[in-house]
Amino acid sequence: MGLFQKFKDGLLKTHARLTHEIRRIVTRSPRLTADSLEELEAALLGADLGVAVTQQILGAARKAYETQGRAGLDFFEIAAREVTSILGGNDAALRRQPEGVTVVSIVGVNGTGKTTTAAKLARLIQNRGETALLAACDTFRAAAIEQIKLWGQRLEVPVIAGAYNADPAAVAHDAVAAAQSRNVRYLLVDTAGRLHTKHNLMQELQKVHRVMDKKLPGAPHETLLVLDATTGMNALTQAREFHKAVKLTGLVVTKLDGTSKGGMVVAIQKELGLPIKFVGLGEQPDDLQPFDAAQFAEALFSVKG
Ligand SMILES: Nc1nc2c(ncn2[C@@H]2O[C@H](COP(=O)(O)OP(=O)(O)O)[C@@H](O)[C@H]2O)c(=O)[nH]1
Ligand SMILES: [Mg+2]
Repeated sequence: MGLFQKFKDGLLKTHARLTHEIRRIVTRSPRLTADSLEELEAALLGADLGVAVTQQILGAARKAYETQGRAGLDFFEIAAREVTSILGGNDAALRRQPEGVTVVSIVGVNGTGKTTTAAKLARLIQNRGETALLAACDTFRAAAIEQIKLWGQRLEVPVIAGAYNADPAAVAHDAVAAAQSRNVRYLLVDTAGRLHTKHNLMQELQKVHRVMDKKLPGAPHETLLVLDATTGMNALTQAREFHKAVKLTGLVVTKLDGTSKGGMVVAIQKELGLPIKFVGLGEQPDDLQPFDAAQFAEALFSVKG
């Protein structure tokens, strides 16, 4: 399946909601009246595109209408173009050290999809012909250790885990040592979910990072915050708080397949300027896609085939 088709399938709910609404509005009143603009605004906000993105799209539509008249106005095309330009500066590439281990720390609040994302990333790295090792640094729940071990078996990726309730920083330290001695290319560190409002848990995460940096200067090279698309704009607060505690290098937005509010990806990019590196479009190992701005915008607003 091509990348575009994957985005399209994953964004089906958001796409359906947006295109259905927009088509209804522009068909009924092809002239951009104040009323129809207001309705278009509501439709865009309803998909969680956020105020700034919505205003940018409406502004461009108004301008196109003034300069080109009715014939030139294809609202879908204009919206896709604006979204592509907002997402344009986004660099989705996963960081990669020229040699040695690249450490990727995966952080976020509970249930956003961190463990699943760690496993999917391992798969993606394997598909690129490189080696990965998983570190089970969520030691708070015995079930979490089991979950990542199961993924390891399924994908044939080794897992470094400590005992239930072990110090996550100690597990991280051992995992870096193991990654170095086994010569793997990527170490994927799955961390425990923590509320961005809990200061002591954020300090614990900082300690995990500090210990890794001591063992391998520069590590983690990539810190990905996993955001659940179904939580909408709350994700913005989470991102800001995590970014204060540990310097984030990128975002992963999961569960886009389960929401009609996938516009939050665009709102987040516009607000935070942090690169969106991957999006989760399902629960299977291959359902993590490197983010592609143009194809994402096209999948949101495409009305062809
Ligand atoms: N539909 C869908 N479900 C996902 C996605 N990513 C994760 N999940 C599900 O979300 C739930 C929580 O995931 P998990 O990785 O355990 O979250 P964690 O607590 O952050 O480690 C699991 O049932 C996953 O299968 C996604 O992109 N799409
Ligand atoms: Mg987990």
